[in-house]
Amino acid sequence: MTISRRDGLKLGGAAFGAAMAGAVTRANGQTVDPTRTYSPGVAEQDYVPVITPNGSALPFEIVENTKVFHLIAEEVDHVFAPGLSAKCWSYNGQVHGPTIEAVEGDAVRIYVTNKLKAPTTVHWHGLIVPSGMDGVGGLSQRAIQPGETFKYEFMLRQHGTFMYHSHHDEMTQMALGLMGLFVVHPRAPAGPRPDRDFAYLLSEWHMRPGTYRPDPNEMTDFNVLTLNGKCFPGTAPLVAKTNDRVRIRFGNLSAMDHHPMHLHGHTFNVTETDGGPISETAQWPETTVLVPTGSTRTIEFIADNPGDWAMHCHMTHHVMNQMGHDLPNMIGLDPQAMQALTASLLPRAMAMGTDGMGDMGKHIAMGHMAVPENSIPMVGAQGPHDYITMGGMFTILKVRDQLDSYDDPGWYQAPDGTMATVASDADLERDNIQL
Ligand SMILES: [Cu+2]
Repeated sequence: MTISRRDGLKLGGAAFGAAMAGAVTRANGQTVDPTRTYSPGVAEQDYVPVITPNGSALPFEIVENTKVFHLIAEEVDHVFAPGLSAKCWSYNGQVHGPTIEAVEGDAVRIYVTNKLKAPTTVHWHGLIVPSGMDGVGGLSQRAIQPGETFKYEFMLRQHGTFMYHSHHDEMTQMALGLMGLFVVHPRAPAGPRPDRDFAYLLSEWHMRPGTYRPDPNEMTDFNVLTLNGKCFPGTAPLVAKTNDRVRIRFGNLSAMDHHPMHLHGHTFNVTETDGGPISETAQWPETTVLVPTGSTRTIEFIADNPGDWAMHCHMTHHVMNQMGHDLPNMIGLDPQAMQALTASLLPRAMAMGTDGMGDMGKHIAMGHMAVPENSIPMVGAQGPHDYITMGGMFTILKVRDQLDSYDDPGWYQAPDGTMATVASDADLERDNIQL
């Protein structure tokens, strides 16, 4: 935490002393005095509330200066994108669980009710809590049995982006969805507040086409890659006004994969990890940030470039829906020759993939190709100019000069002369392009 003397004055004398002592002696971002009591932070006044696209914030009540939350672990029918749903394990009926949001110095009490058939626990990833509140089944506590309600209580000593998730039979319970984000706003922000503050939890699943349960035994071949539990085209766009200061928080609780999250049209700084804030002098500009599994990364930028901008994981197999990986390589084969060869054995077979997979989603979306029920292999979405051949961890940042609200403004209208088009004969001739 970089905290200037001027910021310190805002904190007030004694508290500032404690905060500075914290900043100097603790490496983990603690900036409040854990022995002091703070009044509960107030939304809009103390912080700009975070936006969880496709999700929500967990409501709370204040009881005697403590913010009281209630998480309920339960099974739910979840839709990843139109055409693909599954029975998942949720908190409060949402995949992933609602975002817990509070302010540094807040005292929180979080009840966890287990409505699953299996025992569970909740771990507060990245938060400095007493050992017995850390939620590791068997190590910090006994597991919460079906029907029981446990109580976790601690003070938030840091600010930043953290996560919560099951820490009991993790392989199964996290693969089925038991996870959420935990955002803690600073008590005394060092820099300007963001205009738009978005939070994403990244995850991965294996859904065998035609089935309705994610497969927790899968270790390598994940075929549904999600932003806040949704794969494109199920992902909501991010909307910003030109010159808004935008913060995007990424947490990754995928079973096995790291995700290089890439933003088009802008450069950003990585400002925080779940270990704490990165001092301004240690930040550098990027267009892609690698979010390792079990980590959070927060980026900030000024949205100074109007348009529709892709934001996605840069692993190409993570921006496809239900891609199968045990297919023969068909690239370059002559489809007619293939069909002639197989006609006597497989009269209804269709040679596919000889020039790529891009058209497959479109054929499925248009009903030209039958696929197993409850599956969206290679499905993308119709865009303003053509079919968008993307899926999985893909969404769109929409930056506009004029906005009446932050609702989806529709597609960007590129000003004349600012869009790629077919080259004219005059262009080719002028620039001496030989075809
Ligand atoms: Cu990825």
